[in-house]
Amino acid sequence: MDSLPKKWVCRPGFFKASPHSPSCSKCPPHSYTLDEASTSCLCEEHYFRKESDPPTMACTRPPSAPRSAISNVNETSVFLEWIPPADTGGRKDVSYYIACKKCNSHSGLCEACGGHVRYLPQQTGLKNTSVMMVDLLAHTNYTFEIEAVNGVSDQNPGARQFVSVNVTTNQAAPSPVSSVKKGKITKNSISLSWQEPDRPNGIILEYEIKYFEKDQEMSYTIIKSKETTITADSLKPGSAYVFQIRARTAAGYGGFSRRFEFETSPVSVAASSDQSQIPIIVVSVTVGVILLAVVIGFLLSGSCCDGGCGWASSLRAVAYPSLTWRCGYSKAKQDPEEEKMHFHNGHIKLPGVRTYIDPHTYEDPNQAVHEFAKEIEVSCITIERVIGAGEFGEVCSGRLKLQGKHELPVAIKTLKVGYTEKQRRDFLGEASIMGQFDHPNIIHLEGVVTKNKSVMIVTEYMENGSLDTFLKKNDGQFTVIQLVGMLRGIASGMKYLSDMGYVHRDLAARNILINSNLVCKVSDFGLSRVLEDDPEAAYTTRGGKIPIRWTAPEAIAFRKFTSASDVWSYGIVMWEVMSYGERPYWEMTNQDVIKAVEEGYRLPSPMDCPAALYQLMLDCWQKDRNSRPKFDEIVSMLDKLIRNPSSLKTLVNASSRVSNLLVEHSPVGSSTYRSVGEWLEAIKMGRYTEIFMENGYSSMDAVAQVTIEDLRRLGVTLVGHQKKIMNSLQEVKVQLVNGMVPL
Ligand code: L87
Repeated sequence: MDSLPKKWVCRPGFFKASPHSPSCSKCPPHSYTLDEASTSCLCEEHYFRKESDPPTMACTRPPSAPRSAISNVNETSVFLEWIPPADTGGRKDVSYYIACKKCNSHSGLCEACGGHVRYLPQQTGLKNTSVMMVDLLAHTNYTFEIEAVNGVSDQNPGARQFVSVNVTTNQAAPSPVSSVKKGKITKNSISLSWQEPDRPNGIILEYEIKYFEKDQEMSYTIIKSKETTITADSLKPGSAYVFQIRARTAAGYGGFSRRFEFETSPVSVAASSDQSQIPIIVVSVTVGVILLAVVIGFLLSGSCCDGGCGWASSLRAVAYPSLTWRCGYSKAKQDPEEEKMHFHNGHIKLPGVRTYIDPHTYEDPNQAVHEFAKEIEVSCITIERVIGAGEFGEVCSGRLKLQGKHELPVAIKTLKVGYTEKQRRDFLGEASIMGQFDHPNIIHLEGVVTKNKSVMIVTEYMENGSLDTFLKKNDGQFTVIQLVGMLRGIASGMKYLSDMGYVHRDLAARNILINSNLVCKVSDFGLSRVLEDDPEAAYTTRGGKIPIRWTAPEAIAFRKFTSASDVWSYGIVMWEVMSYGERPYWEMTNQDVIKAVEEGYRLPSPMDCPAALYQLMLDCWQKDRNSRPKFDEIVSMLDKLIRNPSSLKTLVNASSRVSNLLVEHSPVGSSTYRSVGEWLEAIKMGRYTEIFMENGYSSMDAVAQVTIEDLRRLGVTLVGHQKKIMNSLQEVKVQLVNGMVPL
C-alpha cells in the first residue's frame, strides 16, 4: 500500500491488471512499463508472453539447445538420449522435436529423411529426453537434430536451438528378391532363377524358397539353396504354383519377395519320352560332375596346395564367384629389420626403435597395405563358417594352405560386396596396422586378399573367440591365476603397442581374442573407423564415436586419446575379466556413467577379487592420467602376483564390496564418506561436525534426512553454508536413488 501514489494509479514499473485489484503489483521478471496507470507490463527484448500466460507471470524466452546428446545404433535403429537445456527460458512446457537428415558420405550433402523413418514414441512434442528411430536404411549416414521448444518458441524469429548427432547405421537383413524368372518347365517340375536382392546388406548365405499349389496355401514346401536357381519337382502336371523367395545373411532373413506364379506343363506333352529321358540325364550329369571334380582336384594338388586344400565350399561359390585357381604369394613381405635404415614415406625408421607408422601418411593406401601385409591368392583360402559380423562384412573361419606350408586354421574378415573405395581403404587400413605388429599377444596377420573383387583380411585362428563371450560362457570356471594370466597377456600386448606408439582407443574384452591355450591377443585395429565397427560406441556431442564405458574421461571430454587413456580401458578390461564378462556399469545409461565417473565414482570390486587386482584397477582409473600406471608397470606388477600366488589370497573385504553399486573414489581416499566428519571435511564444512554428531546426525543415513530447517536449528545460519551442505546432500540422495552409494 505504501507504494501507491496519492492519485491511486500505478506508477511506472507497476501495474494493476484489473480495476478491482486492491493494489498495484511490480512488473513480473523480464517485463517493464514506462507509463503510469498500466494494466499490464511489456516484455523485455527477446522475452515473450504466451497468449494464455497471465499478466502476473514473468516473460519467458525459448529454451537453449539440449545438451550432451548421445546415440546408440543397433542395426538400423538409433536411440538418442540427451539432457534438458541449461536454460528452459523460464518455462515448464519444454518439449523436443527431432529433425532427421540422410547424408551422402561422398558429397556430404544431406536431405530430409522422408516418411520411411518411424519415431518412438513420436517425432514432435517429446516430453522425455530420449527417442528411438527405427526402419532406417542400413549402412547410411544420418544427422539427427534435437531441438528444444517451449510455449514461446514460435514467437522467436531467431535461430533454432538444437544439438545434432551424426550416426551411421549398421547391417540389416537383405532387401527382398525382386526379380524371379522361370527356367525349364516340365509336367512335374519348375525351374526358377532370380537375382540377388538390390540391397544384400552382407554376404548372402542362402535363399529360402517357399512354394505351394495355387489356392492351397495351407500346405507349402520350403527349399533352401545357396545358388540363385532351384528346381521344384514332384509337382502336379498342368497346375499353377506360387513361389516366394527370401535371402538370408548373418543379419537374418530378409522379407519374402512378392508372389510369382508359374504352371507345370500338361500331361499330354510327350509324357513317355520325358519320363524315359530322366535316367539318361541323371547319369550323364553325374558323370560330368565327377569328371569335373577329378580334373579340378588334379589341377589343385598339382599347382600348390599339396592335396591339402579343402573344396571351396558352396558358401564361397556364392560369395566369391570369381576365383582364380592359383596359389602362392604375389609379393613377399619385406622384413624391415633386414635393411637397417628404411625410408617409409618420409619416416626414417631407426634400427632398434620400432614405431608404428600411420597408414594415413601414405599417399597411396594400396602401397601401405602391401608394405606391411602379404598378398594371399584367394584360391588358397577355404571359407568354412560365418563366425561374426561387423560394419564392413562378415567374419568367417576357414583354412589357409600356402605353398610349402601346412594348412592353417584362419579367421577371415571380408569386405561386403558393393563397397566404396573409401570403405575398401579403411578396411585394409586395419591390415596395414596389424601387419606392423609382431607380438605373441597381438593377433597375427597372415595376409590380405586385395586382387579381384574379393577383399579379405586373414589372421591366425583363435579357437575360443572373443574374450567377453568366452568368459560369460565359462562363468566361475577359472582359477585366479588363470584369470591373471589372461590379464598379463593383454597388458603385455598393450605394452608392445604403446612402445610402438600405437593408441588403441577401443580396448575392451570384446576386442580381445582367446585361443585354446587361453592366450589372449589384442585385436581390432583401425584408422578413424575403429569405432564404427563397435556396437558399444556412442556418438558424443562433438561427433566422435566413443565406447563410453571403456573410455577415460579426458578422451570422452576432449578426445585426449593416449596410452594413458588405453590404461583406463585396460582397468575396465580387468574388471570385465574378474567378473566373468559382466557389463561395466551394468544397465546404467551412458549419460549416467559419464556423470558418475566425472563425480569420482568408480566400479566396485568384482566378487571374490584379490585386493591387489582391485587396487590396480583403481590405479588405472585415476582421474589424473599421469598418475595412472604405465603398461610396463602393470606387466611387472602382474608378474609379481603370479610368481607369488599368496599375494592373491587377500580378497576385497566382502563387507566393503558393494555389489551393484558404484564406489566413491576421489584422490583424497578411496572411500571418502565413511563418516559424517569425513563428508563435512570433504565439502570444507568440517566446523559443523561436532554439532551434527551431538544432535544425532552421526551416520550418513541419518544425515541424508536433514532439512534446511534442521540446519537452521543446528545453528547453520549462513545461507552459503546451508546451500553447500544441502547440495552435497542432494547428491548423496540422488546416488541412493540410483543405487550408487559412497562407501
Ligand atoms: O572365434 C573367433 N576366432 N572369432 C569370433 C574371431 C576370430 C577368431 O580367430 N573373430 C575374429 N577373429 N576377428 C574379428 C573380430 C575381432 C574382435 C578376427 C579374428 C580378426 C580378423 C579376421 C581380421 C582382423 C582383426 C581381427
